[in-house]
Amino acid sequence: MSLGFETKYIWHNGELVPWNDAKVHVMTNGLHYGTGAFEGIRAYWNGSQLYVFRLRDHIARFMNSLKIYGYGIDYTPEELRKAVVETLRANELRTDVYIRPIAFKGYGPIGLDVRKLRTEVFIVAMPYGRYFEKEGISVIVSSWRRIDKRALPVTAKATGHYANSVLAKLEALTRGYDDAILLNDEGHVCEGTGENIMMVKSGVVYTPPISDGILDGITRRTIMELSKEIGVDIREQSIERSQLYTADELFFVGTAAEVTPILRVDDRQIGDGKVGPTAKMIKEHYQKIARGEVKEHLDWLEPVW
Ligand code: PY5
Repeated sequence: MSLGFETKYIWHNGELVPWNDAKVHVMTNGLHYGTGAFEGIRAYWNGSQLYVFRLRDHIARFMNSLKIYGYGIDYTPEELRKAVVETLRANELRTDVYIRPIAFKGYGPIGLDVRKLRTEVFIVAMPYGRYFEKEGISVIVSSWRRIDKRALPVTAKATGHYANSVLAKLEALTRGYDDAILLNDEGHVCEGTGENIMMVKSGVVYTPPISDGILDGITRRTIMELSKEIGVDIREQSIERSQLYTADELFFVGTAAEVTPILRVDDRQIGDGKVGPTAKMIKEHYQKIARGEVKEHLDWLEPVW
């Protein structure tokens, strides 16, 4: 099977195996019940160095996701960080890369008692460009609500949670839009299907608080941390659906999406319908940091070569 993104090796339970051998049996528990967790990490190539962006934080969240579910894993954070770098080196990657560590409950009987099942761990690394083809996107507010934190621990980046995201994404795509924004049970704005959201109004950037039931995104955290450096005032505050329509700017933030301006919501133009100055400024600064051009943030980058 070849779709164009394949590399030579995938890391599986401590070993590098050929891409085509990174397989599981149909009786893998995680396939049936969504009993797993994953990460999405980017590595940026600047012409001479490949930098993994905030590897330590991504691996920490990965461990926490598994801990929340009580799954257990045979590797330490340090071993996993080393495994990520090893996978990038083995594949001789000298380009922008997406890294997908995934852990899930393995081969076993049909029931839900996962206690005796092995937690399988894979790390895939592949060349990767843009998540959204367009510079700015058009979205809907989904008719599906974001899974409630009383039903599932949404701060875990668990595989099973993405059934909710796929429903919303398919709804948006089949109606001709690029993505969806999900509201929580109270009607507050949560996030996109695989991105956090930020809104600009009268010179202030607003983003929903973790307590509204969103994923604690590392890109979101990064932008909040770097905002002071570029003179941007960011506040965590609940956002109502109607506030989206009258925003000056809206944008998604995430590892895959990076900083993606939203130009239309539910067929309403946002601001002047073009990429706004705040999104542009944040995007440029984020890119500089990711490629190692900002000395103060080199500690966020893990060099591969
Ligand atoms: N919210 C959700 C539901 C996410 O899946 C993601 C990441 C984010 C927010 C942003 O988090 P972070 O900034 O830590 O990446 N989504 C994955 C990603 O790699 C892709 C899932 C399809 O961006």
